[in-house]
Amino acid sequence: MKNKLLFLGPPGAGKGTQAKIYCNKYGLDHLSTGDLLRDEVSSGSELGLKAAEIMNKGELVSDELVLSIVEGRLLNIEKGWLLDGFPRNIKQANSLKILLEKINQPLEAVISIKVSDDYLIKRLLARGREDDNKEVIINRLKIYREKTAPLIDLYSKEGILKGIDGDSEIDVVFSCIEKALG
Ligand code: B4P
Repeated sequence: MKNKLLFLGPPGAGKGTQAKIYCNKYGLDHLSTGDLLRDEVSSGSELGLKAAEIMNKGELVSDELVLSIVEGRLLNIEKGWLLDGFPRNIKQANSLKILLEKINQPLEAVISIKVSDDYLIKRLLARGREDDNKEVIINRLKIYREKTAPLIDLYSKEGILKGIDGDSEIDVVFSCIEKALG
């Protein structure tokens, strides 16, 4: 079974939702940069305060901060892992590649979850997190298209990308992911 995975998709695509279910079922470590950043924000640290300001505008926090968080975590995992929401741009993808070569654990599959914009906006407004208001969501979608979507092409060229339709119900999307990784 593939156990070095990455879930990619626009904000609200369900990366976090599906990653949690997958990791619980298959015993992988779930590494969500969004969750790790929100933990930092809750701790009230100086770093967290800076991150909150950026996240609440829908921008990406600095590559250096995200990389240091991911590196620290990945180095301590012995079984499989699932990256959720990282990398989010080409620079992060290149750094990840170098890191994974160093620890000799190459990425085995990338799940790209696709959802139409109207549906994404509805879902995020219903979730209602601090960064889930219409203006910020539109900015997050714009940044996704500019910075993160090019990764689809990158991983497709590497032959490890699997596209999933994320417009359906949670359990239907999950079955498609299991099939794609099976
Ligand atoms: P993330 O925490 O990664 O969150 P997200 O993209 O908004 O959500 P996700 O796709 O995981 O959706 P979810 O399952 O929750 O990022 C937040 C912020 O952190 C970023 O904007 C950025 O500032 C920062 N950040 C994170 N990583 C970074 C990085 N690498 N570099 C720089 N900055 C970074 O689902 C959304 C909602 O839809 C939920 O309410 C869920 O219940 C619902 N839902 C899910 N699937 C559904 C389905 N099939 N049907 C109906 N509803 C569904």
